[in-house]
Formats: sequence, structure tokens, C-alpha cells
Amino acid sequence: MLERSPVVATVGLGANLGNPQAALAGAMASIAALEGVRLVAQSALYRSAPIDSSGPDYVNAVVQLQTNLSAPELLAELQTIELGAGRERPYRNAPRTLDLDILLFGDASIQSPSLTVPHPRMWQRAFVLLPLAEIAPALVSTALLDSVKDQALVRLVP
Ligand code: A4P
Ligand code: MG
Repeated sequence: MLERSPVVATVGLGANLGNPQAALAGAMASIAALEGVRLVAQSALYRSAPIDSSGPDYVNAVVQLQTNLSAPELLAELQTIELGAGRERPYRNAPRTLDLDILLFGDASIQSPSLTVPHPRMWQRAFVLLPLAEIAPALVSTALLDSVKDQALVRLVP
């Protein structure tokens, strides 16, 4: 079988139930431990109020990884990690113990019933753009950052 060439994927992490900081740290470790995945960068954690959602404040972060997995394979692995963190889906945008979204997968454009990449709402959200700018500044223009400046976000310093 032909080896796939590695792709750099960007994953957004979020949580607002349970212990979000611990959930995000655990998820980063689980992602780094996946076969066929190498974690190349991780942002700090950021706290913000829910957008189009409810419940306690969210904690968010973004990681970049290099992987030989396909995008659907990576999604399946991320969903297994979500389930391991007690993720339930009672209704759309419900508060959650852990959410892992594929934001970018190389320069792929994917529109399937189970996967839309780039993530359609990522460019409107400070909780994605600020951590992304921290680890991949070339991907986030000043104009984009300016467009989300009204969304309050606190960088959590460990
Ligand atoms: N799916 C399609 N594309 C993707 C992708 N690129 N990455 C499908 C991951 N999954 C993708 O996901 C529902 C289905 O989307 C999956 O089965 C998968 O096949 P989900 O995790 O159950 O639902 P979700 O995350 O609630 O959906 P969505 O549409 O990604 O939600 P959003 O728009 O990301 O909103 N406020 C703050 N402050 N911080 C947050 O993290 N998150 C949300 C979720 C709302 N408000 C927030 C935050
Ligand atoms: Mg999700």
C-alpha cells in the first residue's frame, strides 16, 4: 500500500463542563499519543463566554499536528477522545465536557455529511483565531483579528 504523505492539521479544543482545563490538557496528551500523529504546536488556554451556546465559560485552545491519517480517520480518533472525556450530545450547541473540531486539514476543502473543512465558523470566532494566531500567525491576518475584537477572551497563564 502507498504511504500517505503527512499533512499538517489544526484542531480546536473546547470545554465548558466538568474541569475544562484538565479536559483540554488530557485531550492534548491523548492527541499526541495517537498512532500516526505528531503534535507540533499547542496554544495557551483561553477563557470566554459561550457564543451561541449556554452554561459556564468555555476554555479553548488550538493545536497543530502532523499526521498520516486521513481527515475521516482523524475525526474518528478525535470523537473517541471526546467520548472518553464523557462527551454527551443532548442538543445542538449544548454545553460539553470536551469538543474537538478539525479546523484545517492541510489545504484540503472537504464537504461531506460528516465533515466540513475548513470549519465553517472558525474565521468568526476569537476563541479560535487568537490561539491560532499564537501558533500559526501566518494564517490569521490583523484584519481578521480586528473583526473579532469585541469578543472578550482571557489568556490563562499557567
Ligand atoms: N463535523 C463536521 N465538520 C466537522 C469538523 N470540521 N470537525 C460533524 C469536527 N466535526 C465536524 O459535531 C457534530 C458533527 O459535526 C460531528 O458528528 C461531525 O461529524 P459535535 O461536536 O457534536 O457538535 P458541535 O461541536 O456542537 O458542532 P459545531 O457545529 O462544530 O459547533 P460549533 O459551531 O463549533 O459551536 N463558545 C465558546 N466560547 N467556546 C466554544 O468552544 N463552541 C461552540 C460549538 C459554541 N460556542 C462556543 C464554543
Ligand atoms: Mg465539535
